[in-house]
Amino acid sequence: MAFENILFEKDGSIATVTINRPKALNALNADTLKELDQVFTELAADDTVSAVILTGAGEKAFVAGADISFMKDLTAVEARAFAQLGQAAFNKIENLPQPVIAAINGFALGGGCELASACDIRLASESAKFGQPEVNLGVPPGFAGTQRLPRLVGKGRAKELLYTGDMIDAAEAYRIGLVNKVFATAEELQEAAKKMAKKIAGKGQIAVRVTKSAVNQGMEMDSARGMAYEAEVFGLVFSTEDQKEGMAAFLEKRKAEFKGK
Ligand code: CO8
Repeated sequence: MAFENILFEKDGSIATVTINRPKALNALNADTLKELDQVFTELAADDTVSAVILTGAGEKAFVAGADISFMKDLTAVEARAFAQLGQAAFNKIENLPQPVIAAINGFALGGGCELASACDIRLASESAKFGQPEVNLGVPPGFAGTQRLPRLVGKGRAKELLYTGDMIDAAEAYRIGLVNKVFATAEELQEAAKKMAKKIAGKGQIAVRVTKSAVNQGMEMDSARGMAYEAEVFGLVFSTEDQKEGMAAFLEKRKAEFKGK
């Protein structure tokens, strides 16, 4: 599929998806959300991809939110459908078998902060800014900001951001646990995202995938059921070549060569 609002690149086992509407600070309209849904559907079926980087085009923004011009005149029914479209696309990212690293290179506001929150790991440049300014527009978040943000930073901090619409800088986002690491420049950020993606791609891919699944599933279960799920996948992985190779390589004091089998 040819994309108009996103760029897609593949470098070995690393894929990069770039939201590409820099003139509108990469704001998300319905077409962009449909393309995101499509590219992540395709990535889920692509076993040659081990990790994905998600970023925004241009120097100013990761994603400055859902597209306000697009939303302005929606009816209630259309707005609900738009929220569901975004939620479905972001769920594909959260549930992608492979890890997704958000490289947040500027504004991550509203739908942009929600998009980053759906990724596995968030890296940011010092110039990144975060916020849920929906209340300034007279609406609540619609792409799961009321759900994922409290799970990431805790209910109190999430509610402060959600009720005030305040923007926070990368240092504060790091302090509250919204981002994992902050880098001085956009170039350093992109390099670090690639380095982390490559590091993950060098591990046993079945192990990485079941670990993602166990964390995601576990967050929705009580801890006893989460642990039971973990024990199941731990057992299953002992039927793979990667487990034999990983443990043999350790004992033979050599680097493991995983095949994802
Ligand atoms: N939607 C549409 N266009 C946008 C958006 C956006 N979210 N953000 C920026 N743009 C456009 C501007 O209109 C401007 O266009 P133009 O050049 O044609 O005038 C261009 O991008 C550049 O923006 P600015 O001139 O405003 O740049 P500044 O550097 O002065 O300001 C800001 C940057 C602070 C990021 C500012 O643009 C801003 O406040 N943007 C809006 C941020 C926002 O409110 N985001 C939340 C949107 S709501 C949302 O995401 C809800 C998600 C759930 C939806 C559920 C569906 C029902």
